Amino acid sequence: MVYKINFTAPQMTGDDNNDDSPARGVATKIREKTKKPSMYRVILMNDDYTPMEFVVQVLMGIFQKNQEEAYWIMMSVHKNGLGVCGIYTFEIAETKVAQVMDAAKRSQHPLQCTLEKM
Ligand code: TYC
Repeated sequence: MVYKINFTAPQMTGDDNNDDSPARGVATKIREKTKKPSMYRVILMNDDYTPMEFVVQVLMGIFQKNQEEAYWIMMSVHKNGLGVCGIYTFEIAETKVAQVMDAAKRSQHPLQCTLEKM
């Protein structure tokens, strides 16, 4: 993929650049490679107190899982201590973590959620 970055600058006039001032005009830089954004895993942690039903609701409401997917992710976290609930770009992952932590705090559950760079 090739894309151009255009820097617009003041218009050139005929004798605009015949002194010691820096050259002006339009600089076009061509970049041969596009950079893919880094991806982040959103990790849910197990604890002994958060109700299973609350975790299922979080997975459905914040991570758009259906009831069956949400149940199995919750059970996997319950058994293994932690689990991945989704993979996103940084801003989305950060927002999901904040939404989980906010929902847990409001409901006074100790549920913890973090993100991990891939
Ligand atoms: N271990 C909790 C219980 O037995 C359920 C639970 C599952 C809590 C997943 C957190 O991320 C979690 N009530």
